[in-house]
Amino acid sequence: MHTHQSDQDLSAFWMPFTANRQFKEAPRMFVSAKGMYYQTDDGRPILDATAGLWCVNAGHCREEITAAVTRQIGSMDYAPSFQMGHPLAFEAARKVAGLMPAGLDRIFFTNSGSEAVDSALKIALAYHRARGDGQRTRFIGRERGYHGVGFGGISVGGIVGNRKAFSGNLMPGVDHLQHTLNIAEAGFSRGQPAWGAHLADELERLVTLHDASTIAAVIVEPLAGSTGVLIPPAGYLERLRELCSKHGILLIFDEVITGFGRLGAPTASAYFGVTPDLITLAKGINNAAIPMGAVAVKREIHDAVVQSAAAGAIELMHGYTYSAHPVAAAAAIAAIDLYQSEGLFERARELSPLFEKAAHGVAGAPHVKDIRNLGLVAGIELEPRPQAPGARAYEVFRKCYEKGVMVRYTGDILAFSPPLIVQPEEIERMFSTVREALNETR
Ligand code: PXG
Repeated sequence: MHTHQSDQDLSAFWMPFTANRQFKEAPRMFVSAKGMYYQTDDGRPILDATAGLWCVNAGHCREEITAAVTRQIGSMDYAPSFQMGHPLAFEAARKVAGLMPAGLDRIFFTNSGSEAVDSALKIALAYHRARGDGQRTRFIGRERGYHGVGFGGISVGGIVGNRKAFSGNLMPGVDHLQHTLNIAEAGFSRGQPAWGAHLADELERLVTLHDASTIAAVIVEPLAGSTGVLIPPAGYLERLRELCSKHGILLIFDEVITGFGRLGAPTASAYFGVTPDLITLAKGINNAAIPMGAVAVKREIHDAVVQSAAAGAIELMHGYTYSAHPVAAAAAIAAIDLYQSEGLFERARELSPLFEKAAHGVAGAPHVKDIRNLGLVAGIELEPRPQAPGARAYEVFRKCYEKGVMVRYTGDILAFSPPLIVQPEEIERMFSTVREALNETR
């Protein structure tokens, strides 16, 4: 039976990736946002040190994006992309393609990063099949990888907490590389650690175990965000690329976090100078104004799939009701225009040294075990409290929030990824607030 709930009753919304009971006892509510700041329901401004969830790269409520969304929703709210089209879908695809590494200029739209990952895995299988190489079905992911929460994504992902409850039904035929974090060898690295390129050679071991002819693709985040900011060792991604090419294995970079300027370049692929075969995107694709994701695909891969089908046949049996939703597409066009007109990727690059210095300035504060950074991303790893993993970082997160700064925490790692419009004094404030909070945390 339907029970009446008061305006204050928070029980109906089952919150994602949230300690629901803990949150609902002491809710933190945002009611508006502008630029670098959220506003709470009790009227406090909160400096956004995480660009929402790594997604609001141009800052909040940018008028250019709001105007484009408003215009579009008033003129055509929705149009299908199955056997029909609308011009903004094609324009958004051209804009996204224009920011991708040369050759990755075929864009498949989704509504989230999770869907982008599942789409990329399917495209990899379709490609091999189209070429008569259909026995290549295996995927290689990496420990501590986060690729969203679809069954494909958690299967190639490497986070035990996201897998164990569903472990009996993960995709078969998946293996994992080791992750690349090693604090003993590379603690407090500034930028890419010098240690660890050899970890890519593990792919050679997996190829020996499974045979290359069974492997469809390797998927990794070029810089792993969600599990606590894992920076790729110098030479690691280059080596992975080399081994994938040698063995005819597709390389997928999950750039849901790193795409659209986070490292001071349009993509991490461009930043590192390593070109994968497919790139998954979401978040910053349209400044998170409307849900949207995408897969950027090498033209040869697209062509192989499309040309293998009979004339008049649907070439890829895959897509979403909201693929290239007109309002999301309008937001993507406006966001990309804004990134370019304001030079926000270059700005992120220019701010990186100052950001690095400020982040590493927290070294020596109580509980700090490691600090790592690249572009406008930093992670501060804390010594966990005995018998209470995550409790210390949660306390620091709460204290920062009380002091007017929103940071992210995952386990005992704090993560920072501000909008690319961040001012130098806001960078200083983020890290001095964290230092204060650490000083007050037992
Ligand atoms: N791939 C990567 C690399 C991601 O970071 C996804 C896929 C999934 O995207 P969707 O849109 O389905 O959520 C992500 C998402 C955090 C955090 O605080 C990170 C994400 C989502 C929420 C929180 O680290 N990344």
